[in-house]
Amino acid sequence: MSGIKNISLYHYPLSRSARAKWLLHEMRGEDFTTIRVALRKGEQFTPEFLAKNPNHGVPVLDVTYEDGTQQVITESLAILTWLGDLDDRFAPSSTALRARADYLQVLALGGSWMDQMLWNIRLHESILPKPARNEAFAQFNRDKIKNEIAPQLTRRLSEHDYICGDKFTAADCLMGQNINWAGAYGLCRDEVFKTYMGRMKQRPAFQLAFADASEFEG
Ligand SMILES: N[C@@H](CCC(=O)N[C@@H](CS)C(=O)NCC(=O)O)C(=O)O
Repeated sequence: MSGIKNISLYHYPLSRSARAKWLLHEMRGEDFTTIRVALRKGEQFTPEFLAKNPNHGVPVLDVTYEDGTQQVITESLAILTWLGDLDDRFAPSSTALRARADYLQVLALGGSWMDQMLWNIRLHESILPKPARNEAFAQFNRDKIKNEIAPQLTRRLSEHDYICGDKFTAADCLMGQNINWAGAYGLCRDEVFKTYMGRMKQRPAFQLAFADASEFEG
């Protein structure tokens, strides 16, 4: 990773920042800094944190380049795409047109479309105050994952060991975390998902990224 001096990740256990932490461990082992943001205590609303991410969420990637300049990257989808492009072990090159198109499609499906379905379930089943929750909307999102997303993922994982084929990519960090998240809602629990997640859980980088899972406070 030439040109980069240091990477810091703002993180909270089992959250979307675990996607980025997993990929960072795959790429750099322990060679990055993890900064825990106590979301339950509201640390994401401090002026220092809001200056980095006005959307008050993790992950935030704080990159120091070798020339001493810094850059902050927010949005897990952008972070995973950017990190993947730093290391050709984790992303198909832009000249591999078909593989690259498939990979970008899976990243967007996971980081945008499916992510929002999971988020809507979380919002309407546990985050919003009870009077603001909409049970039918939560169920609508559950049905979309069950009937539309899961079959697409099942087809991919039945044909190959990884979400984009025979090689692990950054898209596995994103979809793997989504499948884990969906599992907490009783979704994506068929055998094909268990086999895939079993394979992911054997990866030392996965184990490092999720070692703090028991510290998740809701
Ligand atoms: N679209 C953003 C969502 C980030 C996000 O909502 N993160 C949650 C944890 S999964 C968070 O930090 N929430 C605290 C808050 O919104 O105050 C991304 O994918 O990075």
